Amino acid sequence: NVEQAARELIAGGAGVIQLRAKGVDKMTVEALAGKIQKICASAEVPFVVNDYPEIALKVHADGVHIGQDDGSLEDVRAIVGDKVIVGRSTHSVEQAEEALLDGFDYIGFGPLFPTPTKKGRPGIGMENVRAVQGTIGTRIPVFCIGGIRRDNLAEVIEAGARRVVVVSDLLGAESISAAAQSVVDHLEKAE
Ligand code: 3NM
Repeated sequence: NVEQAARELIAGGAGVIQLRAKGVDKMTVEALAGKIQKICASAEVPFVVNDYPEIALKVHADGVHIGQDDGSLEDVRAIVGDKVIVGRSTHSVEQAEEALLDGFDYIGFGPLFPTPTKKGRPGIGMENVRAVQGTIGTRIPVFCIGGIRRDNLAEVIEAGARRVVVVSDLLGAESISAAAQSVVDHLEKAE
């Protein structure tokens, strides 16, 4: 239940919510995005749509997220204009630096660990997290992602991460809100 999950993530203190619905038809994504946008807007939590700039624009999402193969920032800006946050997935230090120079508003950096949520990508490890956080993360938000769970979060923070994306460990938790709260508490202690 996507709406219930969004409400629970917000109750647990999630700072941003992204709708990522690979393999779901576009009309369904748009319908879901419209519902989650309302939930996020009433809680004043930024809402980002993965993959579809035109849906982000239509539902008045705060942002849109694109991958390395989803075109340039200019392509996306041509659709959403200049008031929508645009984020990019990056999988190496070089890609992270390039995204900053391109003008993206934030980046994902990962996957730190191999993860079934993003099959076929090797983990990039944690050795560059501190450097990317220190150089790029002081200019735009850097979200570490990929295989991050409550049980390895301490290591990820220790490696230098200050913002994380957690998908399966939250959505598969017995209490999504309690799991999100636990992640948020950990990160806040690190600040
Ligand atoms: N993007 P989980 S890793 C959607 O590295 C996604 O760009 C990644 O899910 C990237 O928390 C990833 O279940 C999956 O591992 C994150």
